[in-house]
Amino acid sequence: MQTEKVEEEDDAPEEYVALCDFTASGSEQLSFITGDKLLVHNKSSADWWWAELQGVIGYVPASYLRLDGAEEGDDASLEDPWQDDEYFGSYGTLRLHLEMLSDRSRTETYRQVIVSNSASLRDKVVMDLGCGTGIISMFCAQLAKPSMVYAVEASSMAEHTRQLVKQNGCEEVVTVLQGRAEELELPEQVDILVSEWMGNCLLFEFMVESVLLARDRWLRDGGVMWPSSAALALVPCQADSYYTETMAFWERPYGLDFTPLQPLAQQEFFTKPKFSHLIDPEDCLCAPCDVICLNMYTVQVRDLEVSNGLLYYKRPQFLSVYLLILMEHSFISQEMTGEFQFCVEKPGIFHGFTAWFTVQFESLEMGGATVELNTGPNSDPTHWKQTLFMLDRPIQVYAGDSIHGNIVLRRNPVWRRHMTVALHWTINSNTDDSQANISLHYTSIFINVLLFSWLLFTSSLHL
Ligand code: GJV
Repeated sequence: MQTEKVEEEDDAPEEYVALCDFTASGSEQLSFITGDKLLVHNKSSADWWWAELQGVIGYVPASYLRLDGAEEGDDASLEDPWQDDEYFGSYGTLRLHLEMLSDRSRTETYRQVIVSNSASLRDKVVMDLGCGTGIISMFCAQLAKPSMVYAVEASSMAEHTRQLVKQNGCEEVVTVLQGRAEELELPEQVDILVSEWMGNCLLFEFMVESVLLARDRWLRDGGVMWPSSAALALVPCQADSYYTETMAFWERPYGLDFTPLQPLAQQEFFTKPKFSHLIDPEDCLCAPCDVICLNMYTVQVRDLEVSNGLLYYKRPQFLSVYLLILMEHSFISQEMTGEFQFCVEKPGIFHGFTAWFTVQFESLEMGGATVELNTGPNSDPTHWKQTLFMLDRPIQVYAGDSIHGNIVLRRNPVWRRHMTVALHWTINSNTDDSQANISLHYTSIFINVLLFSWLLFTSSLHL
């Protein structure tokens, strides 16, 4: 009935087909399964559309849908789920390389790794995957004595990198290969695979997939991965100024009541992560916790989007194969999950969660120390800064309260460089002030679908 009202408007609803399953989080959203046909009434934003399924209406993530009747190949935008033209196009210009090279914490960490392992790098074959302007390859050539460095770069920057390598007298050792690492042909296996592949929230861009494929194909048995491990860290935090700027602002601007705009503000500012957020360590409500950890030697591409249930790993021997297949099927979920358990250390306003990553480079020297790049609030700022996920509404918390839950990273089934981040959490509080020993229990879920390149979100960091 509501539908008809909408239909009277100028734009007739269009029929879309679901490309994969979607589970709603919150009453505003609509769940559907692969193949469902949905009527899209309103493309309210680039990411979320207002759609109908069997008489029920709600928000749906636009990227999960394809126009009905369009063959996969018909839709030009579906031709390249990796968006390589746009992606490598951006890396073909200087802007992003300037940003990365100006990030001293990042660049100096890689230099430190080379310097502190220079003895072990002697006569080794190195691959620098996604070398950009070739900085890591040139560090290798100048600070150690590898026999060969293959500097692999898919963007047109590779042409300039070749020139830089020559200009800096590294051409004897560094060979620049222009092309996607996936299509690479090398005359030999490599001893060390080094790459700076990390995106926002560690995984955005999913360049890690290219690194894992190169590892499986080109790293010799017993070869070394740099980084050797990576982790996504999370902390509950205050974000008072962002809250004030985007939400409290509408309370009484110029003496007028603008509060009817607050739900809109909530939808616009809080349903997507805020990238490039620099959190003050004072705003962390407790110590951070690693929610996702990747061992770069063992992680598989499929682990980036599928998690297996416990039974998959602990197969009871006595069950029949048939039963096992059923059980494995029911325990495999199309997502990566991590658990967290925080104990609030000081009273404050819980506005959201902040995420960042760390990566570790194991030492090749006897007794050598692991080098770490930490992009968190207690380390020097990097161009990644941190990522803020705002709650629907702030919550007062007290020392001793516990916040536990999980984070779900669901790789976009269509756009391979993107993912959805959902946080599910519960607070248990036993404060005896106003609530007089009542144990408070809040649960919230929010979900952020990201369809756009992180490139749109990076802003320069002047270090
Ligand atoms: N093959 C070759 N070069 C690549 C590939 C690939 N599969 N993927 C990315 N690059 N840390 N978030 C290049 C890309 O063109 C750019 O120069 C660099 O790797 C990205 C490194 C920084 N991005 C990041």
